[in-house]
Formats: sequence, C-alpha cells, structure tokens
Amino acid sequence: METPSYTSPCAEAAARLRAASTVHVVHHWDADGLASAAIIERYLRKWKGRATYAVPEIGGYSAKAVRPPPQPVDEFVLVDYGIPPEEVAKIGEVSGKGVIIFDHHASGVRGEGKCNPISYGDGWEDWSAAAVVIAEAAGIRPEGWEELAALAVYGDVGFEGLMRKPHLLSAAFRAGLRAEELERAARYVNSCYRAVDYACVEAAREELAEGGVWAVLRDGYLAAREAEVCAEVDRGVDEALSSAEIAGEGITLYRARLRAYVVSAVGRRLSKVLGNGVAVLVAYVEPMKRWYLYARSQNRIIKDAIHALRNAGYGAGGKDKVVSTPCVEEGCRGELSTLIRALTRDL
Ligand SMILES: [Mn+2]
Repeated sequence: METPSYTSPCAEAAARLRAASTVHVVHHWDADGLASAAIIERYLRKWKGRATYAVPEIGGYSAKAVRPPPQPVDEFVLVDYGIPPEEVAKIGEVSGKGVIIFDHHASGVRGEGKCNPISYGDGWEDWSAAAVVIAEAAGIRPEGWEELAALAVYGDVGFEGLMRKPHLLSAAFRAGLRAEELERAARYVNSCYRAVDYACVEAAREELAEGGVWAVLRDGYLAAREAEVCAEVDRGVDEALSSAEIAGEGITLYRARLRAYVVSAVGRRLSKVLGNGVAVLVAYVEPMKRWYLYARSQNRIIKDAIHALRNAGYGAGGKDKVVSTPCVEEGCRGELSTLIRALTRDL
C-alpha cells in the first residue's frame, strides 16, 4: 500500500512537539477540541515540554480570534480549529514560525507540520474527530488516549460515528463508559463554551488531562454549569414562544435574548414544538454581544437559503434542514429579509 500523503506532515508535527521545550496550544472549545488538547497535554508531559493552553474567542473563526502566547514559544499549535489557509498564514506571521496543525475540517490547509488527512483528500468518516487524527495519523498516543478519543468522536458525530471506531468503543466500554456516560461527559464539557466561560473550558481540559472522562463526570462545577445552561435553554424557548409571529407561508419567527450561547439548542426545540414548517429564530447572545439567525425545519429542505445568504455576503452555514449565521446587523435585519425571501421563493 502507498504511504498516504499526510504521513510526513503528521510525523513532522509530532516530532516538532517532542523536540520543543515551550509549546502554546490553541484548541477548539468543544468536546473534540478539549479531548484533543488533553491528549497533547499528556504527551507533552511525557516529553517534559512546558506548555500553555488557550481557546480562541468563543464563536470566532479567524486569526483575530486567536491570541498569541504571552511569551515567545518554540512551537505554536492549532487543534481542531478549521480556519482557511489565509487565516492560518496570518497566525504564522505572528508566531514568526510556521504553525503546527492537527485538524479534520475541510479547511484546505496543507504543508509542513499541517496534519490534516481531510486536506489530503481522505474521507470524513475515517477522521471523525481531531483526536483521531492526533492519535492515528500523528501517532501521539499517551496513556489513556482511547477513552479521550472516544469522547471526541462522540462529541463530533455521536454514537453512530463511534460505532465506526470499534477499538475506541471497546476501550471506552472497558473503562466503564457507555453511550450514556459519553453523552453526559460531552454535555458537561460543552456547557463551558455554551456558558461562554473560559475558566470552565480550562477546568474541563485539566480534568480530562488529569483524570480522563470519569473525572469530568464526577466534577460538581461542570455539573452545575451544565444545569445552568440547560435551564437557560428552557427559559430561552419560553421567551421565544411568547414572541412567535407568522413571517410568511409556513414560516414562524421567534425572538429571544439569551444569556448563554444556546442558539442552536433553542432553535432545535422550537422547530420540534412547531412541527411542520420552518422555525426562524433571531437571538441576541448577551455574553457574546452578538446577534444570530437560526432556521430549522422538521419537514422542509431549506439549504438553498444558505446559498442565498452567502450570495448576499453573509457567512451562513448549515445542513439540509438547518441554516445559521452570525449577524452583522443589529436584529439580523438584512440577514432575516434575505432568509425569508429565499424561503418564500422556493416554496
Ligand atoms: Mn472536531
């Protein structure tokens, strides 16, 4: 079999980590990003590297969202953070030296120290989490990496995704972690970014690095954070329901001010309550001081609206039945009228 083309950049990334005495790791704020950073943390401890860790500004995807380390470091690492090549280049300029990357997003980022099999044409199913890339493409496998990788895969693609990684699934089972525990652990660690709480993100990563998934499950602070976020979803849904108005045929518009970054969780619930039709949520997220537009349908394919928004210059994303975009305008005015027009047109 031919050696895959990502082998050499991935091996180089791992070798540079081993050789460095100071490393700054910037990782995504979700379960995969946290588990990936914890795997790297365990690895660096073994090699006696001194490392600092940080997440980008939560909700931001650009070089600007990534703060440089306070002191110069030997290596600057980006983990599970799928920003495009031109943004990576800007970070490279700041750090003075090329950035090391471990990722599985279709970012198109390649080259020395850029370990991302997807950028080299590999399939997404094989690389369902950045943690899998770190362990299986770069060979970074410190003690206990499997259960961390299992959490990462669960966080990104759920239990079905984990079933495509039988070795991780059985390692998790051996550690006493069933789907229920992995689901709860993912919910706990993800409540940190939903609460826009950086200290919580830090604590979650430390727990994972020190004691693994079970340490997270036993952490009272994380449990309390999760309960708060959960209550804010309930409150947000209530507030949104009381603002419901008809915005077009089969389109219901909701508004809410949210004290946590739970736009998609609230939008998903509204769509379920609505049943058929399209639920459109305009939300102001207080801790982030930003507006978001989110649309979801149980029965209609609405992805054409993503293209309409993008054509109008908005950075929308989504899936077949989900459309979402951070808004540039207060109240999402421009974004909302573009979305409603697109939804009404293709009825
Ligand atoms: Mn990921």
